[in-house]
Amino acid sequence: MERTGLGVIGCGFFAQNHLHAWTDLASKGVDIVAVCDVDEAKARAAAEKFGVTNWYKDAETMFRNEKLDLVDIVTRVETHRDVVRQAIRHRVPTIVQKPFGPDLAACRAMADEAQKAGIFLAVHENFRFQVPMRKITDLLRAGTIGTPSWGRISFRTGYDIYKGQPYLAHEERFVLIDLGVHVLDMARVVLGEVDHLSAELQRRNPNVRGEDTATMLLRHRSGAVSIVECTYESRRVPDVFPETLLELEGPKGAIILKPGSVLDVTVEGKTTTHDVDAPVLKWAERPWHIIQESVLATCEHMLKSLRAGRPADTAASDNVRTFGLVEAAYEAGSSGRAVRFA
Ligand code: NAD
Ligand code: 89V
Repeated sequence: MERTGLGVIGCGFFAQNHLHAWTDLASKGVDIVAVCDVDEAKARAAAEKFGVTNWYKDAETMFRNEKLDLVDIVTRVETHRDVVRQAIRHRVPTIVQKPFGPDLAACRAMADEAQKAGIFLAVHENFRFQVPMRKITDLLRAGTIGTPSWGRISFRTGYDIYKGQPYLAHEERFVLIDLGVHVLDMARVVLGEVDHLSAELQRRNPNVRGEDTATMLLRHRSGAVSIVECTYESRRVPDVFPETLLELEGPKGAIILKPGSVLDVTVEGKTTTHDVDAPVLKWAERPWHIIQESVLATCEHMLKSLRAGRPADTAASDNVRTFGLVEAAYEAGSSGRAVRFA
């Protein structure tokens, strides 16, 4: 079996899911050879919890001491540029968590550096790897409803995201960079590249610094139109966190992803209903299970892509296009006018 020596940088809140997923992939030849966190206690705790021999407080020492085939960066966005550059300098294939960078220029710079160095660089953007989204993508590839011409992608919750991710309340640019990257990536996946978009941004929670609600109208190059929205300030019951709801209409029918991961597929007037909920992995728990399973699916996709010598579906160059939509939405939200996307 091919072996892949992995280093994980960042052992905080969400990295626990990455570490569980990579541990599950030991059956595919993945060895977590080192973990790293500037917080020594977190590095030690991760090493102990996941049975990793070597832990480090700084990435440079880890890169110098370890022979790594792959590194997974699960730090926050303000550190991504520096840590990705370190990995590229050490010529280690790299995965970095979303958001790729703090702005489009940083994302492009990292993508260009990796491309010039010939180093694998991908973004751990996992919404498109969720069970429902994989099913929907398969249906579209099969032409089930024809080419979709209208869509709605919606992530609306009032879940207390700040408990696990307190830093989100202090981000100057918040919901588009944290959540918009997910739903805009899905819009590209199911409806194709975007020609232009408009956006309305709101800060509805007085206790957060940045925008917490984004409502966007997209015109895709295909001619399709979509409504893409995300908020952490919804007060609905039931709250569907962390589900993304999705509606697609095409010439032959419609695909509707409803609360509870129920998928209605209508073709030529006949509707079938499917349970597309994710399995609750042994280390997962509801309601996060759908995202946690997607972490495993994403990590497995990255491993297969690296070993096959091909870019990941969410390669840096692809995610730059998603991040470009985030920046376009900020510009549109600020100007009140539609922004054409190059
Ligand atoms: P966190 O603050 O809990 O963890 C980040 C860790 O990185 C901290 O322990 C910190 O000490 C460490 N760190 C910071 N700089 C470092 C460096 N230079 N070298 C080594 N370690 C360093 O943050 P989090 O909530 O786990 O988020 C991490 C990333 O995961 C963010 O980019 C976030 O957007 C993303 N995230 C993604 C999903 C998803 O995929 N659906 C969900 C939640 C969070
Ligand atoms: O992606 C994130 O950072 C998380 C989410 C709940 C959307 O996974 O906030």
